[in-house]
Formats: sequence, C-alpha cells, structure tokens
Amino acid sequence: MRLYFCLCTAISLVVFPLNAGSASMTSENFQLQVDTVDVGGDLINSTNYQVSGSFGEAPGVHDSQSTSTNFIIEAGFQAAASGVVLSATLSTNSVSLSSLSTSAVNSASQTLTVTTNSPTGYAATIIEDGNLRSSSDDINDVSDGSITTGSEEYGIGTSGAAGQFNSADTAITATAKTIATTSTIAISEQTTITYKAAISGSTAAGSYSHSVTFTTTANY
Ligand SMILES: [Ca+2]
Ligand SMILES: [Ca+2]
Repeated sequence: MRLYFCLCTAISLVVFPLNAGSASMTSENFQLQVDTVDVGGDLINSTNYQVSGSFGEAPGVHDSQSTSTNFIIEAGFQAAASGVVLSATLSTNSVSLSSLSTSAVNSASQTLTVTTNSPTGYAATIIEDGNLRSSSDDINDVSDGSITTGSEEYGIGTSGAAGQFNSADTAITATAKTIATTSTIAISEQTTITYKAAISGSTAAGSYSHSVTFTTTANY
C-alpha cells in the first residue's frame, strides 16, 4: 500500500504544471489569453527582424501546420500568441489587353492567392486611380454586367469560390469594391481576376492604361 501511494504522488507532480501552463488567467485589470511553462526564451531584435522565441515546448508540437479542407492547426505557445496570420500574393503585377478592335472582346487575367487562419476569413478589394485612359480619352466603365463586342466597355469578372463577380462583369471604380471574400479560413484560396475591354468605332486611338490597387484584410 505504501508503494502505490508514492507512485500516484509522482504522477500528480508531473501533470499539474502542464495544466496550469495552458490556463487563461484573468483578474479585474488584465487577461492573459495564452501562457507557457518552458525553460527559456526572449524577444530578440535587430535592424531587420524581431523574433519571439521560447524553449521547452514538446518537440514536434509546433514544427509545422496541420491542415485539411476545413481547418488549420498551428499548435504551441508561439502560434497562439501570434494571433491571426494573413498572406496575399498576385500572380503578376501587370496585365496587357493587347491591341483592341471592334470585332472582339480582349481579356487578360491575374490570380490572387490568399491564406489566412482567421476563422471568419478575409476580404479583398480593388480600387483604381482613374478610368482606363489615354490623356483625356477613356474607355467607358461597363454598366450592364457584360463587356460586349463593338461597344466601348471595360471591366472585370472573377472566378473561384471566393469571387464576387463570377456571373456578371463589373466596373473598376475609385471606390473600393470587394472582389473576393470568404467567411472561413482560407488555404491558398485562388481568385482569378479577368480584365476585359471592347471598343466601338468612335473610340479614340491611343495607348490606354491605369493602375489598380488590391487590399486584402482578415475578417474579425
Ligand atoms: Ca473606372
Ligand atoms: Ca455590354
């Protein structure tokens, strides 16, 4: 009986600190969402980087993400302390619609790829610095949902599960417009933005261009 009692005491001493290390702590004046019991670590700074480190968490727990279609797991104290992570990349920074004619709709695409662990997803917007233009001439924004051969019209459509204009073309405007969004985590979520333009016989000749800006933010 004495041997049995000593064994139980040893197990309790090991388990108790781990449970205490994972608890969220609150008082009247503060709330600690995450904490860790480990053997060291510090916040390290240089001119070009900042690293928050901790030592002593179980090996393999936080070495890499675990993902599936519906979740991302980033385990360990550092992952919990880092909060929401968002990345957004474009496949190209410029697109060309080549030489326009009255007998075709020209198009060109770029792809936006987004990953975020935000449980409520992200939203990406597009905004222009002015109409597609050449000096004082511009190409009219599409207003009827479809760029049509022989009509002076310019706009974009989208494809991909997060795309917001997958069934109708829309104008790019000086007011930010949401073109892609999700309500859950996103893992390399791809939205293709296709630029389309057509001209009429009265469209002035010239080299037309404009700049657009994408802004991607995590939903909270
Ligand atoms: Ca416009
Ligand atoms: Ca049209």
